[in-house]
Amino acid sequence: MRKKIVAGNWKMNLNFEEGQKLTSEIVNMLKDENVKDVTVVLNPPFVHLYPVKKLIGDTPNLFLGSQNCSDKTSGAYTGEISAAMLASFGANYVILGHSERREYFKESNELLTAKTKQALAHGLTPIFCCGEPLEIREAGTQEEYVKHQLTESLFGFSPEEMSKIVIAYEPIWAIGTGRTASSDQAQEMHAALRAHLAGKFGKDLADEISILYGGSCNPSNAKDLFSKADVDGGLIGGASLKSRDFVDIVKSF
Ligand code: 3PY
Repeated sequence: MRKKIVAGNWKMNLNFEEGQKLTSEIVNMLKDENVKDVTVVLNPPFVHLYPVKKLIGDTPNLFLGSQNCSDKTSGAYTGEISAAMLASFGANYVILGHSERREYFKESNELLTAKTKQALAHGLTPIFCCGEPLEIREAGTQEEYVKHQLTESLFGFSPEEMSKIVIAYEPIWAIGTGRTASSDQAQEMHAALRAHLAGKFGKDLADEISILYGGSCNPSNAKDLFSKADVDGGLIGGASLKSRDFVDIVKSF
């Protein structure tokens, strides 16, 4: 059985107090509403990580993730945060290769392999993002484009390493635009990516990998998206900043 995962990507939002309030509300709702069988991950900005971890405490199924990590182990890399540092206070996940990092910080497929290696070496689960821009979707070559991202970044890993990676498909044209891929478009891509993973790592392994959908996922479209056979959850942007909306998405399976 594949893991169902809902991960909130706070991006560069919320001050300390707001982050604390949001986390406390989510913790209380998940407990009071007895949400089960879904792995929930909060991915706040770096400065929130430790205080958010404290608030998460032993809340069942609730985990901490960061939005990035360095491709280096340690040393003179001013401003960088290593996977080892994240793991040292109990972070469990790390989002890698979000399209905003690929675009604004010029993260390449090759760099993302190095970051993924760091994450795996320190026991963090990478949430590896992939997705096509609008012009590629309009040209109808989206599957080749996204498969290529996976091939270049991930196909050098062993099956054991690959089995620890979560994929998040986020069409760039649906990020922060209010446009969502239809559930059929999401399913089509997720199935294609799973088949691509199966071609390299075998069907059994591909069937175990959670593939999340991201891109304007909200409480009104989550149920439809999550009902699809190959959509195993979501990476949630704006709606992860509102406790009620986020927990409603978690409850959409
Ligand atoms: C979005 O939903 O817009 C996201 O980018 C989630 O990562």
